[in-house]
Amino acid sequence: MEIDILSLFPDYFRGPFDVSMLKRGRDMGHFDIRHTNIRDFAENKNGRVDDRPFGGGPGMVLCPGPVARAIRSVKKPGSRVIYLSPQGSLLTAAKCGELAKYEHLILLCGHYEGVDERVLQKEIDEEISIGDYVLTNGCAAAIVLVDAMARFIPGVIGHPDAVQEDSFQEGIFDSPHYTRPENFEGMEVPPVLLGGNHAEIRKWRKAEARKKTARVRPDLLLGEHCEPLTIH
Ligand code: 4FV
Repeated sequence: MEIDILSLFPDYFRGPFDVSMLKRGRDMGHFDIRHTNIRDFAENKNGRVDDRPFGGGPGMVLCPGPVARAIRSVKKPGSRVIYLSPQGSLLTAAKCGELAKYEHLILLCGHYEGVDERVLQKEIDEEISIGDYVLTNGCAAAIVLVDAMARFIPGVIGHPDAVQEDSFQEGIFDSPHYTRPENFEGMEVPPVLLGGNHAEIRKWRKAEARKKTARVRPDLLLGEHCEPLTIH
């Protein structure tokens, strides 16, 4: 997969993609990331890319011209163009799995109050939000999307089952995890995990995952096709 990230701050991305699984995934050629500075497509020689909002109001807006030219400089047949913004559909594991199937993703990182609506209508395939809060710029959102999506690219995660057993794979949380020592400051590991009965272990993990999901995110259980778990 190829990923083109369009932003005003390519330097913002120094680091997150250069360590651990993302670095290994890139080094192994599972995906490649390129950066384009929208300012290179500025309207004029003094690099102007923003202007005051029509209709007044605080802040500035990213001009349509530089953004459109930046997108068209990397766009090709089969490209999926995504704008990261608080007005997008919420990023989910399911969406990450879907995005991981594209050959070419173009990620547009917003800045200022946002981008002129006309270039969104002309060039954007979908708008995605990483959460109901406002960032200083969209670069952080692009890092979150790439990180969560890359795990679905075959070969990026060492143990493919790890992705299948992830939180949200079945629409609910993952189960609690335990490792050595068996006794930590007087706290024991649940005996079922030491009993070696894998059917019992699977059942216990499912029940624990649902219990915490019901307590913390009951909304996740509403999606399920069976009766919500009632906590006594
Ligand atoms: C955001 C989000 C986000 C809005 C103003 C960048 C900022 C500035 N992007 N999910 N939440 N973007 O807050 O994706 O343009």
